[in-house]
Amino acid sequence: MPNTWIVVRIDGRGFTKYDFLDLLCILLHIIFCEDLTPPRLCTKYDFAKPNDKKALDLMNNAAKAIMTELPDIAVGYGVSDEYSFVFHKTCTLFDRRASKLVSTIVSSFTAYYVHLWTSHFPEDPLTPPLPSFDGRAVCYPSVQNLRDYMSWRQVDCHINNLFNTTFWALVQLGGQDTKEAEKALAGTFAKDKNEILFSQFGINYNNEPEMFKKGSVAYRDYELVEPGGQNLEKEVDDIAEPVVQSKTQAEKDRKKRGKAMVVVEHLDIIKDDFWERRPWLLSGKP
Ligand code: DGT
Ligand code: MG
Ligand code: MG
Ligand code: MG
Ligand code: MG
Repeated sequence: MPNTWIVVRIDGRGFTKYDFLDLLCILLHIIFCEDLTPPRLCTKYDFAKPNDKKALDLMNNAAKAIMTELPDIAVGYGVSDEYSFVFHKTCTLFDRRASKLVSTIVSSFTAYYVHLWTSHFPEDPLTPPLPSFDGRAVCYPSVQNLRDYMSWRQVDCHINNLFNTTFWALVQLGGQDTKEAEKALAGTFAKDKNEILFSQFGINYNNEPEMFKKGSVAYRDYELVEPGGQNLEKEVDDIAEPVVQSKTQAEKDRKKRGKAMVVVEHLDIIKDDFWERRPWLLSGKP
């Protein structure tokens, strides 16, 4: 669709869950006593629970690599085994064809993930079944819709991380089994989980690593605007006045973006401050 923000989200395939085929293998295993079920990636490489820093760094570095390769990506946000990549509404890459965008992002991301694996897991060389990712593209008509989407992913990160941190504290530090821990957390609110962490395990959730609490945002680094120094650009009326850029200007901007450094940080992307201080993310200039 023209003149809309495009988000391509990739997600690790079967990092922990079993799919139908795996369940069939488990059944065959029970019948024939022959183990055909491939272990899930997180189990096979013994990812730390609930957050494995090496695995998250690997996701971030794969994201950095493809953003460096594709200057059309304005910003990326990653949590767990997923990464969202945002294309500006004026983007014309691959004539905005969804299948081209999704398949390119998914295959490049997977290629970099596998390529960079050895530098993050030098002790554990990859063997089949190899990691793979699925992908989808969604269009968002306005900046507000896009920011709601990004906020939704970050809220999801926070909710899951608070739950997982408490759950694994109960299991790993409290000696409960997973069923007991699940039961202990059923129906609890955020303040209850904070309380369990603090009173039972002396853990202050606020002091947990920012990467785990906030996820990771990847973007091109230019000079920050003073806090509150610039108001977010007001959107022009989408229908009456679609944003059109001249081809040469677009190419110039693309080159400039290609030269900029991609950084990964763990910041609040829900509040205005992040976007106000980095107006280039939403304006697409440069
Ligand atoms: P899918 O995406 O439907 O093919 O299946 P999964 O198993 O990839 O499920 P998904 O994407 O909903 O959830 C991601 C899973 O990945 C989650 O259940 C836990 C796992 N995971 C992600 N990051 C970490 C980590 O840092 N450490 C560990 N131990 N597990 C992680
Ligand atoms: Mg999935
Ligand atoms: Mg997954
Ligand atoms: Mg996932
Ligand atoms: Mg070809």
